[in-house]
Amino acid sequence: PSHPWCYHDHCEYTQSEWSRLPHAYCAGESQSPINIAKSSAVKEEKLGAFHFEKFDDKHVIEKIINTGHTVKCVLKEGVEVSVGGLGHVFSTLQLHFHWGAHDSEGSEHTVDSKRYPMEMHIVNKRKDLTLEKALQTTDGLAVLGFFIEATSAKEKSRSSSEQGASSSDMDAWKKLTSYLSAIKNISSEVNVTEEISIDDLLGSVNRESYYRYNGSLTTPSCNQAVVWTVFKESIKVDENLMTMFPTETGYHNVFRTAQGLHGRTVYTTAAAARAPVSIS
Ligand code: 1SD
Ligand code: ZN
Repeated sequence: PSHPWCYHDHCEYTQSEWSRLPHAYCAGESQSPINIAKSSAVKEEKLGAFHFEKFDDKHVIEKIINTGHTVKCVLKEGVEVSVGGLGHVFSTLQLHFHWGAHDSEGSEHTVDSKRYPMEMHIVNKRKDLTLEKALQTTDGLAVLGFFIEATSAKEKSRSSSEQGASSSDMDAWKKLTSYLSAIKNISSEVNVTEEISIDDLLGSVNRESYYRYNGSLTTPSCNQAVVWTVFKESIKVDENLMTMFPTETGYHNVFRTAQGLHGRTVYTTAAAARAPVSIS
């Protein structure tokens, strides 16, 4: 359905009007994103580790599309995730981004009201359901959210001198953003030939420390079908690469603002066990 929705006021259905769109759930009580208040998050022991299938596949990104609302990477079939704390296997469909015109804003989720410059979403659908069914089921989709921040000068000099894992993460982002100039027009797409894996994009970010809550798609039709995982540690990317994401009309701050919790609980993985104190 191609209803003209947008984030800001250059279309009929701007953010505050999304709930007027036909067949949309944007005014529901389990909407996303939310602000995560650290002190209200409830520790849940059952939030275990994830298992990722083909996240190391170097040819996993088939193409990159300018959708008019985001930059979306379409993934090939066979990429899967067993989501920590959930009993189902999910097929990974795509990943995309939310960002701002300035590095003071851009992420959809906020933590203690801190908004990061970008957020990457890896969208997964329960393998046992069709997309249509999944969109009508409270745990039909699982979206993994990763905050993205600028690499500090210190980390930059370390990665260039060490040639460690972080320098290959930088390469992956360099390769990905190199395609953005080819999809400047809405609906344009480009085939990806460079070797970029999802693991390369995630780099060394801790994948076992996260928040969990039940919410929605953050875009119309806002279906309340998403089990959200928001990872605590951010991915670090060179700020010059981050500024390559479009910021012209339509792409000026492509994030939805915080929605009401309406009594929902945000869960958090238990803090990592402390290293034993050594007595000498
Ligand atoms: O914004 C995306 C939207 O583009 C679409 O991919 C949808 C899944 O079909 O997911 C939302 S979001 O909730 O992941 N932001
Ligand atoms: Zn998203």
